[in-house]
Amino acid sequence: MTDYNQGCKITLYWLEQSRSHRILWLLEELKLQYELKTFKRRSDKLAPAELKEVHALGKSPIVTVEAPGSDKPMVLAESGAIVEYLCDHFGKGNPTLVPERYVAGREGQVGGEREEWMRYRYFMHYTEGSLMPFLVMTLVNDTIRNSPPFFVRPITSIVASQVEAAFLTRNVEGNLAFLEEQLKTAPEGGPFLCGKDLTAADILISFPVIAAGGRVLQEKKNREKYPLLAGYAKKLQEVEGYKKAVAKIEAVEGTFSASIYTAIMAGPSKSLILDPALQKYYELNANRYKYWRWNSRHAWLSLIYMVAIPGALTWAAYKTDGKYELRGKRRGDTISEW
Ligand SMILES: N[C@@H](CCC(=O)N[C@@H](CS)C(=O)NCC(=O)O)C(=O)O
Repeated sequence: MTDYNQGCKITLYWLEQSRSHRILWLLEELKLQYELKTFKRRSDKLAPAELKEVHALGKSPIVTVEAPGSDKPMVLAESGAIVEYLCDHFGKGNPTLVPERYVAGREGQVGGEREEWMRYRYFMHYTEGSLMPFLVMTLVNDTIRNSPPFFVRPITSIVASQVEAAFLTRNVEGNLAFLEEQLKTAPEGGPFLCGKDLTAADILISFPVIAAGGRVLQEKKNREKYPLLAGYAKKLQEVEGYKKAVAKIEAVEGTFSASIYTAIMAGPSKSLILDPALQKYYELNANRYKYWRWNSRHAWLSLIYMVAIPGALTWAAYKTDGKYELRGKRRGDTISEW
């Protein structure tokens, strides 16, 4: 049997509902032997402190590689860097995960790269550099909208809706439309982003597409708007290696979830995991201002709240002005005096 590990001991520090799942998938695709250390998020959704003992930032994924003869393990962090390092050294287990770089005869030349490889390099950086920040910001914004006590929520809802309208929606939609177009123009007609073969870039982008995009793509209208992206998300989950990675977690942890509300965000808000009915209610409230129109009901309500009630209070104040001597109990007053 081929030792794809080349004698190295590989350990993956996997955190539940996190980006680290794609590294588990990659290890499966590369046919590597590895030790899996699983961690649960704390009640505040942050990673447990043990991860800081492995890498200073304490985020997941982290991979350690103990090469034969070396005295201390190498610590790899940052998903894209981990993927590239593992493919560089252990790529033999699945050579098509990294597309061929040059067009034959143009090796080493500027512009000699194949489109498959150019896309591969691009998506390796795009995923964490461009796509993930907007998805994380969307979740932070949702937290701002939904977490505060109910009496402040109307204000935070308005702020969150403004951020969404001015900045987030157009960027998230821009990225989804971009991915749809990239799939449409994929070399050899896809079905993957860099062409007919699954690459490590697809594995890297699988987390935002499945976990975060899944939330958007659950809506029928979005599936109709981004049919290729919806199909791509489904296709990724049907790949044998992905299924194996899920099965591995199910065997160790009992269940596996790539759900959006707890997937990306780490933070103190418990309301990230909302009852769907409440979530719908908050969204309805937050968007109320967009649909507000003058009609007879609103005219009556405005008349009551803006004219009738202030008018009645002013009239009552005017009529009773000076009529009662209202004062609080002062020090020295007896109860009967007061
Ligand atoms: N860009 C980094 C992000 C790492 C990251 O933020 N991981 C999250 C999980 S998705 C985490 O560890 N969160 C726990 C925490 O912040 O304490 C990567 O791709 O590796």
